[in-house]
Amino acid sequence: MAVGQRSPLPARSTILNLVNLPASHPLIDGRTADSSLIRAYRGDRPSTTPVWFMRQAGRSLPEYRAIRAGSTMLDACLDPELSSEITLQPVRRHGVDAGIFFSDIVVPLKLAGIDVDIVPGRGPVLGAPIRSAADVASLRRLELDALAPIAEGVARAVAGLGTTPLIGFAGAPFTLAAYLVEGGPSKDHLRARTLMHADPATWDALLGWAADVTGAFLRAQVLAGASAVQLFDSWVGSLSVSDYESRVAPFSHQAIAHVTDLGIPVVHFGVGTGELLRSMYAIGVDVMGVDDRIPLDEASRRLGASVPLQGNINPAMLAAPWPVLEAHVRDVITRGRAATSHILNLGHGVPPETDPDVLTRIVQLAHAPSVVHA
Ligand code: 1CP
Repeated sequence: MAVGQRSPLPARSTILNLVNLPASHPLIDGRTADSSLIRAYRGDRPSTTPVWFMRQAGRSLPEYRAIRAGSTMLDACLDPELSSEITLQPVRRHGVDAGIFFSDIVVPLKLAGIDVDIVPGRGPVLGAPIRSAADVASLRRLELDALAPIAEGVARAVAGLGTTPLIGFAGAPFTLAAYLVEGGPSKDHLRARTLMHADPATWDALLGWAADVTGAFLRAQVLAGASAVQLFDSWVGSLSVSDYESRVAPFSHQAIAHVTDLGIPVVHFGVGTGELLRSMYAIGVDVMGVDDRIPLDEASRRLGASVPLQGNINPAMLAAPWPVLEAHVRDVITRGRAATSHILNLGHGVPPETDPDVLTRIVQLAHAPSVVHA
């Protein structure tokens, strides 16, 4: 093959095999199968561009700040009444085309017995980092019973959402390991990146454990009614393609293998992943989330036009004057037409200081008949 020429990526089936979902699941009973989100995730172009925002629930919403007063983040995640209500808040307010279950990537780690807390203003912090073979050997399985508050929160959210699909999510093994090995948020995830080479056996054991824990978290959300899932490998952009493919991708594949038999669309997202898009798609997902560092038409060129894309409004633009932001959103929608289908989103999460009315305005723009749809 000539230099620069790329081998085609394996085609994914757009026909969903939903035989293993319960009859009452919203994809089976008619509530969400024809929604614009699910159609776009399958590669169709619905009449309006579906839109939702990563971190749409959270501190940008006054109703979130009010309902969260007096509870810790993890307590809120494990209280089905709170997690379902917080999931519904941005859907009611903005009219987005999907809810994303309010939880956190470290919730399944907590449910598996890891001493982790979410510290306000900082993020997930562990009582003790997991770094040695002995640390990894002491990790416990995630028991199905422990996922009951997640299943109940999802079921309540799905009941409240009606015909709007719920997206379930989980952290990918590398991003989870970035917290487990470092013991908390870090800038460059250096200890984790060292461990994968310094002690590959411990690394493989840790990522294998994380894949099964996070896979079980995904499966519980889908069986309780989520119509799609997103695997967040937020920090994977710090890796080379060869480290990703040899030391990380097999475990991300192992994580999503927990839901493959359920036939729901799977989205894969990370930050700074322009060089990794093809390898991240090749683990066997349906849709690629793209951050704001590369334009969607370029992402589509790298992946092939048959891959549905999600993204990629620059979160920094949310605080710019509306005409500047509007021109940017229109540009994102135009570039998204390079792909077979496009789900409008941000290139990363909603910054907490965002004016929520700006998000509502973006939804109205995406749904407006004046926006050209292919
Ligand atoms: O009290 C609070 O409000 C704490 C802030 C907060 C919130 C609202 C955290 C702490 N997590 C969440 C919810 C959350 N986390 C969602 C909610 C659903 C929605 O989108 O509306 C989701 C999808 C996540 C996933 C998550 N947590 C990721 C992947 C997505 C991403 O942003 O890259 C990551 C990396 C985390 C870790 C985490 N949890 C919280 C923070 C501040 C962080 C990042 C810390 C760091 O910088 O390393």
